Amino acid sequence: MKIKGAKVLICSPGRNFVTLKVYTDEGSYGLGDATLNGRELAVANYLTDHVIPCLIGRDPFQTEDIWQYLYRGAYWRRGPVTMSAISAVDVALWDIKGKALNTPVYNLLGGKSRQGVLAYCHANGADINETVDAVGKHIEEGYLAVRAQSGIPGLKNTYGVAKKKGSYEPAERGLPSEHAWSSEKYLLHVPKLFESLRVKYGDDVHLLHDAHHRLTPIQAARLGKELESYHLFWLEDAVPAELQEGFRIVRQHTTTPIAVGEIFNTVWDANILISEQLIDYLRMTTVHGGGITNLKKVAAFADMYHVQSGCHGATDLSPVTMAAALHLDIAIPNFGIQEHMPHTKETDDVFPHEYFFEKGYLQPGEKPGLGVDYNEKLAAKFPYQRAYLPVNRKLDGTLWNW
Ligand code: EZ4
Ligand code: CO
Repeated sequence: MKIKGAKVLICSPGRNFVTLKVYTDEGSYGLGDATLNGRELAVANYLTDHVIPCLIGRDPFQTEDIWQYLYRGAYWRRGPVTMSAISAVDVALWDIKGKALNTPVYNLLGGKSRQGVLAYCHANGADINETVDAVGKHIEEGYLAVRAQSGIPGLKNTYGVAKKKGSYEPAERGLPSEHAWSSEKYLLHVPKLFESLRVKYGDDVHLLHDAHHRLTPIQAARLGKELESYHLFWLEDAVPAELQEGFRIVRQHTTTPIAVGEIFNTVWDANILISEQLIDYLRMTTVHGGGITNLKKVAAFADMYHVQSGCHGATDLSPVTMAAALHLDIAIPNFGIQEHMPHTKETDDVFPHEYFFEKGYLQPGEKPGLGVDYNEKLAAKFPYQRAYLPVNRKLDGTLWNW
């Protein structure tokens, strides 16, 4: 079998997605997600101009060699644009391989290690009462794990909380908006939210929280410590992680489990975090983490240090990434939890898929390959629209996303 061609498909059914479709000389094809929120076209061009021409004529079963060819062969390694492009190729090739061998991708990764993939969803509200209600709704839907975010008194907008009622989407169309931030106000508020949640829902439901890289290590340590009696499943992205050593401070002070890594691209973003056991969950997923080939290796490394997976699963990761993550999640020994932020109906219609949610767990489905398709005709009705994540500033105007 040979790769005959590939094309980049861009659509915006509510938000932007970049998808790679790789064709073989035997008439089959595979799909890979190449979406990099707010920088979508850079990856699209990287693929079209620099990667696709190098793929033609290669054996699509050679997932390892093609990964190395694109990573080491390019000379310029790492970085979100490069790694998203490599991921898209890699995931598309695993899809082709599964279809050719007539088996779901999870069987190529070791087979099922569990009955289902524990999933957590997002609950958010303008204040504590609204968030408490939102958590209750998700528990009623069957979720066993819920991430809770609430607006902060004194701050106009809070990332992770919808501006208007209805479904929340992190990227906003047009140029980036700006949010004002106060770590002081935030730190006073979050423990009150989790106290209310435990009082209302008891101890069984898993509760999670995402700080979106807004804190310093000592602030994160304080938050982790104050949240200890509410026993969170994890505290996510408390601190930006370019300085991996910074997590030593967090770890020294709190037993709240720590998750980080949704923006990581390679194992070199997490080698200290993992080998020093500074984190409990690694958030890397296929689309930004080098595809299934790389994630499987990173997961094996993490397993040696008691670090479990917690794949990113926000709406800017397309259904192709969700499927790839689920095949991996169900197979690896050190799976922890999977983020699940359901896509809009328009997105689900463009990407018909086999995976589904039932009674707290996601299932990858039994279709050969990834079990996701792409409706090109429908996608053409939703052309690309520029959109960005908001920019965060302290109350005095200092840029503060770290
Ligand atoms: O900010 O996916 O855990 N989920 C998140 C997301 C991310 C977006 C960034 O593209 O933090 O909302
Ligand atoms: Co996050």
